[in-house]
Amino acid sequence: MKNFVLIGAAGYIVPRHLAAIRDTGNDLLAALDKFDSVGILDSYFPTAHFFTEFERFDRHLDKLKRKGTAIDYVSICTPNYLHDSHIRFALRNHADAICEKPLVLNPWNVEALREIEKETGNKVYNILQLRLHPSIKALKEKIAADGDRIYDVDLTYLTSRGNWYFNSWKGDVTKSGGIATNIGIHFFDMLTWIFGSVKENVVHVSEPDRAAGVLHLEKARVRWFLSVNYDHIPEEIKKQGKRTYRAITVDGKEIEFSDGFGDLHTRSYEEILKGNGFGLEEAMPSIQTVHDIRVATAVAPTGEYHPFVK
Ligand code: NAD
Ligand code: HP7
Repeated sequence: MKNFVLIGAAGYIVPRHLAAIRDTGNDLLAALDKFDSVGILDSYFPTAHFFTEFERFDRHLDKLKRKGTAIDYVSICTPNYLHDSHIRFALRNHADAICEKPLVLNPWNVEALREIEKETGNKVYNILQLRLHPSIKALKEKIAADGDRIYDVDLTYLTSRGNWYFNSWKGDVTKSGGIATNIGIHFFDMLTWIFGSVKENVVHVSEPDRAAGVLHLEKARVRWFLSVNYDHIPEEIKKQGKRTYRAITVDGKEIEFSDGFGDLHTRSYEEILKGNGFGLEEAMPSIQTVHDIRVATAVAPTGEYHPFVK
């Protein structure tokens, strides 16, 4: 049984990490969050210690170490811009880090983490759960077997968020990286994993509530559109009472991937514990892509562009 601690215990995503730690047969010794609404811990680890102050959490881990209890993993579920700091804290405590996406906001943050991995001998793992999705794995195998040609891919990912989103850290580009980083990174990672590295990255729309562009990959031309604004949902979808619309087509054929998200965090933990986690090398390409999208100047769409752009 491995010993875990967790940072960011009161947030939206934390139940998936708690379930993954429990369902892989491991223990959570302690958790930290600035916000104290963490009763969820009782459903998974009723004996875990909880701290709202970093210093007391740090002191507790130090006490555990002096008593001979090693921390094996630190799970990190905090806002995106804090990940690199919390990863360093994990590695300095001689633990491996399991960190939510995006691992960091900028490519140079990855370089800094490479150094601390070397210094400590501990590892950084990133949750890239779509790589474990059965439909996405099947698509990767199919494309790899199909030989070299350029596919036409359309990614349309509309997932409505209320006003809270823009008043939280998620709506602050300096903290979340913006929509292409916070939401899009899953798909940029998945698409480059399947279709190869980015050759050209054109941005057509870059707004707080939406982003769009065209990516030229080694084996695909990807027209992409992301939105968190309900107004962008097609009328026929709204009429069904839905607030999300997710579609990926490859040469016009839809890839069904809406189901099967449920336990991908547990699958991710299983792979990490078996020694097959995704590390800095795997995380780097999509971090570069979303950084490039963030700093790009949007250009007027001419020629190839996602149909939702105009
Ligand atoms: P959230 O805002 O709901 O939760 C973040 C938590 O971190 C909050 O409880 C907050 O109080 C806490 N926090 C903030 N600063 C802290 C600090 N300095 N020390 C300790 N705790 C601190 O956000 P969320 O939606 O749970 O997102 C958390 C992370 O998970 C983000 O990196 C996000 O991108 C990622 N995420 C991933 C997925 C996925 O599909 N893999 C889904 C949602 C979120
Ligand atoms: N929801 C909340 O109540 N609070 C939140 O903080 C987020 C959602 P989905 P996921 O928004 O930050 C996606 O769209 O797939 C509500 C991204 N992941 O299914 O779980 C929401 O209003 C993730 O990287 O959300 O998460 C819905 O009612 C990104 O960090 C419901 O939860 C996260 O949005 C489900 O919402 C975000 C993927 O796209 C795979």
